[in-house]
Amino acid sequence: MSILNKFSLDGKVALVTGASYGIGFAIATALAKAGATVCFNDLNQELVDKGLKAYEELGIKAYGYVCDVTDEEAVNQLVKKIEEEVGIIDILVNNAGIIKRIPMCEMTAAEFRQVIDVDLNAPFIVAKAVIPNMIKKGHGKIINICSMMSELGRETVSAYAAAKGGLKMLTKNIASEYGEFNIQCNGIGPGYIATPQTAPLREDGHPFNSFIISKTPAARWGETEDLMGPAVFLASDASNFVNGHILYVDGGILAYIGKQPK
Ligand code: NAP
Ligand code: GCO
Repeated sequence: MSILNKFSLDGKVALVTGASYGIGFAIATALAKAGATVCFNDLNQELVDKGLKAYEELGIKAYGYVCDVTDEEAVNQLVKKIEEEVGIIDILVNNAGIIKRIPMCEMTAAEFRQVIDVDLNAPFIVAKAVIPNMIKKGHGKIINICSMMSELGRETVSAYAAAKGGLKMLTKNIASEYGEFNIQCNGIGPGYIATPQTAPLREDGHPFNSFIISKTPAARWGETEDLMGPAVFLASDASNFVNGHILYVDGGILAYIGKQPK
């Protein structure tokens, strides 16, 4: 049997949260191209329809649902509906996320809580909703989308860093608590990727643009396509003994002190 069969997702059902576009869309596309049936949710029907059209243009039959991942009852209904309409979820990618770039002492507690709610509480809620049937099925893959901010801080992203640092440890704890049921929970830590979320940092002349290129050995922003292979690896049998690991897909940022200014 070819070693490539270990990367096949044939017959698997995947849920990727917040996947109408951006990183989630790329990861869901990769899982579909590896054989999975992909389901995704987003905050409103307009976004879901936009996503369904985009998947269809790639020849992918996706299943789209409106669901706010911070709403536990809505998430439980989403998972139940997917199980009825598509099948038991084999692969969960907790991708949905927000960021608020505000100096900490100017951020309200409500703003801080909102970021924690989407970026940390929601992955807990969705994982909790899918784990019981993964246990019954005898296997499961959970991939939490972490960040450079799971390891590093920077000005104005205190809530996001706190959430993504917590998501790293939630990943390790799910791995610890459910590994005996053949459930592997890992993280992907993207570097700086060109998506709508980072568009403000890439505007013409924004100092962050050249800064992050100087901090990236690959000397470029990442593309969502750079995350597709790592996602298929962590979603497939090829990673059945990888558990509690955060796979940083950052072009080398975490390994690099940064290019000396000329
Ligand atoms: P994005 O372009 O902002 O997309 C995020 C998606 O999540 C959007 O579809 C968004 O819907 C959805 N979403 C937000 N809150 C939600 C909620 N409560 N319920 C359901 N869906 C919700 O972000 P991205 O750059 O693709 O990032 C995706 C993930 O990767 C995030 O977790 C982010 O923190 C992480 N990440 C990004 C980078 C990067 O450089 N881009 C690097 C590391 C990690 P709306 O359009 O309605 O907001
Ligand atoms: C920021 C960026 C980052 C990226 C990503 C890096 O403002 O610093 O938005 O947080 O989104 O998380 O890995």
